[in-house]
Amino acid sequence: MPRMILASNRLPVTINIDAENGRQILTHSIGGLVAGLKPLQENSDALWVGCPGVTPNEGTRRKLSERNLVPVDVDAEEYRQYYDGYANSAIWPLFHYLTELSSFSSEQFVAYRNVNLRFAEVIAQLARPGDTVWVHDYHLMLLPRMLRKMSLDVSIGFFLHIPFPADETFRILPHRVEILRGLLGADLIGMHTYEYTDHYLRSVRRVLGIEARQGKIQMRSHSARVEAHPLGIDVRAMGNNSRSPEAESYLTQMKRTVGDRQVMLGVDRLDYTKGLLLKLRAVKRLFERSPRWADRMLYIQLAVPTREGVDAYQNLKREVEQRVSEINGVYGSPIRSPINYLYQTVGPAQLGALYRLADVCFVSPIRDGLNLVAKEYVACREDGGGVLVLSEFAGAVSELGEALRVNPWDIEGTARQLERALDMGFGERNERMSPMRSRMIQNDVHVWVKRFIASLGNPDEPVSRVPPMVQSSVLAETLSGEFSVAGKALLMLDYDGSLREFVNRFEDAEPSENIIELLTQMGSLDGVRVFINSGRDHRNLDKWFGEYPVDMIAEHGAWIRTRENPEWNTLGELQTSWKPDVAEILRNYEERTPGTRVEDKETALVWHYREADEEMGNWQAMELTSLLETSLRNEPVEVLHGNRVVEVRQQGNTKAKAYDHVVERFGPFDFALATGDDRTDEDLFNHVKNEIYTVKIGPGSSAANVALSSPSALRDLLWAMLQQKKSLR
Ligand code: ADQ
Repeated sequence: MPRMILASNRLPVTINIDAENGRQILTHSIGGLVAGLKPLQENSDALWVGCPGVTPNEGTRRKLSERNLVPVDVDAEEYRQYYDGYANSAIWPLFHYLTELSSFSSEQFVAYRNVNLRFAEVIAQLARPGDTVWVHDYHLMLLPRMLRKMSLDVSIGFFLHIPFPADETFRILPHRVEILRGLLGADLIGMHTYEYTDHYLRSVRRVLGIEARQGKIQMRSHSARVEAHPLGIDVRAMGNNSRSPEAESYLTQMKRTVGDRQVMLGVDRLDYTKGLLLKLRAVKRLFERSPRWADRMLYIQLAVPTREGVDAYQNLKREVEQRVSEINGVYGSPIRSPINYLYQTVGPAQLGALYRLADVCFVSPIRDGLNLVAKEYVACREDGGGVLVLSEFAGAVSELGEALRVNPWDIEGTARQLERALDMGFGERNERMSPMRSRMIQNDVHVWVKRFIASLGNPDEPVSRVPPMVQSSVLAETLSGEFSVAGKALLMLDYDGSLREFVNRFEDAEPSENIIELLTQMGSLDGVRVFINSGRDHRNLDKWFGEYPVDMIAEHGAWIRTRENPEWNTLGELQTSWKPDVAEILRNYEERTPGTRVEDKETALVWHYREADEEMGNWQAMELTSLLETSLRNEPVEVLHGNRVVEVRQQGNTKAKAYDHVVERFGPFDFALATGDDRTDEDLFNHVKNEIYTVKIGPGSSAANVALSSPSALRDLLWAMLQQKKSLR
């Protein structure tokens, strides 16, 4: 049986020496990476390779082996040079944009390389053909290439838990070539956000001169893909911990002590990237603005000790303590302090109870790869209450859009958001918390592992995944270069829900002036073909777009009209004998359900229920879909339950087929982009795989490369690409 071998700097347990009897004891390691991977290892026979803290004695080795943990022995001085040195004094600060804290030494880099090599040797002894080796984080960035060179016949995955900085910053690293090449040894490189993957690919292009196509870098030995897979958390375990009898008893005790005060909570490793000093300034500003909060709120800040061997961390502890006592000195009384600062690690039950207790969770890193605390808080709020205040510099912000966003450097703005959070009523708290919680449940750590491993194992298999949501400006930067220089470019744009927002009545979704202007300018560019690729009736498209320089595909690939020829042509044979029977069924539902309507297209019939009562409409739609599926089993049709529509359409017409037709007739294209928002667009996304750029509009799972939040974000993207192409002429 092929196995999984995880590799990370630290094992999920650390060996400590008991001060009284000198015996070795195992304690759980704290931190984001361990929290993420522990569920994977505990529930399988996966091996975990890592450093245990000190050299284990025989007894400890046995205990580790019982838990499938494999220690990598590293000499203490070499470990210091590698861990405190290169990993945490060069890579960590630089990758968090703290250039002034970064120091680079060749000696430390040699230690870094040696430790990576020790990992490679240990893994080589364990690995069997067909195994998967999954390497984690910035301590081991040379390891994928070392493993590749050993020709072990294993798949190699890599995941970076911290940000990958913009190329301007990354280029500072004196060993940048080795680090970039190190990662390229992997088959799949995962990062938390699309932005980080984009940064990596830009650095590969700029530093190594290697071009990626669709996030894929082809090398002689293999190809390396770079993908965004934001880490999820173990929502079920978090829930269990926060509801355990131990947690309940903590909660009762704490509630009694806190009384009628609101609680604001901070949980961070004591790391300069977590923005603790700025957080304290914002809290102080809150008290200055509204002194009442000093009495009505308790700010509990937990800080877990970390990297005490690195110089930059030593002063931080002192400074934080000093600030806390200053604020407590001004705003506290002999029996009540507004800030309760604890320099300690707490267990899972107590942490869960604190998350449940906190009215506000204040997460404000100046830069963070993702940030699990924000997700943990959301996961524990089963009551739908609580407010998350979240820094816009945490990677998690792209999945937690309903949080109150802050720029940690803007002290005034942050204090204002804290006050808004404290003042917020349950209704709004719930409206914001509930969708975030559903997202955490849907994309928990188990789904994360499954998606990463599925993608690693079957790069070409369509997997159900949620593409990373990106800002149009970021995507425009990625696409504009290629689009601008392309001699022949193709834009395949779905209309409803993609280029144009949905409206209640489908016939009212006329293109706005902005859309017409955009399409006209785009379609007038030399070498650019713009296809409206829609499910709409061809007569309808004709009416709206007939006079503009665009091409059209109607009824999900059944009809085509090019701008050179105003005639519509079918892309396959028309078969419509099924229509009268289906029309009768749909009319029946139209009569029975107020606010619904039937649309008659040449190759399809659609029952629209956007204007119907939501619950009633959904119910009828489910019933209708299942009735149609059963009764039309032997007909040449497909039944689609789309975005508040149930559509029956002639089989065989798909947007994917239409795309092939376009490429054959007008291609090949140097650049192609397809966008869409529903199942009919997924046909196309799955079909083209990674050959062209694909963008899903709106949230949810999709085979597209990336997602944009809304039609207006798509229009912004297209405008930006247009301007860029024009400016180069
Ligand atoms: P970290 O920098 O360690 O992780 P974070 O994601 O917040 O940051 O994870 C911290 C973990 O430690 C959380 O699970 C939290 O509950 C726990 N923790 C913190 N303080 C604690 C305390 N006092 N007592 C008990 N537990 C405590 C790195 C990256 C992040 C990325 C993760 C995962 O820096 O950006 O989110 O990896 O990829």
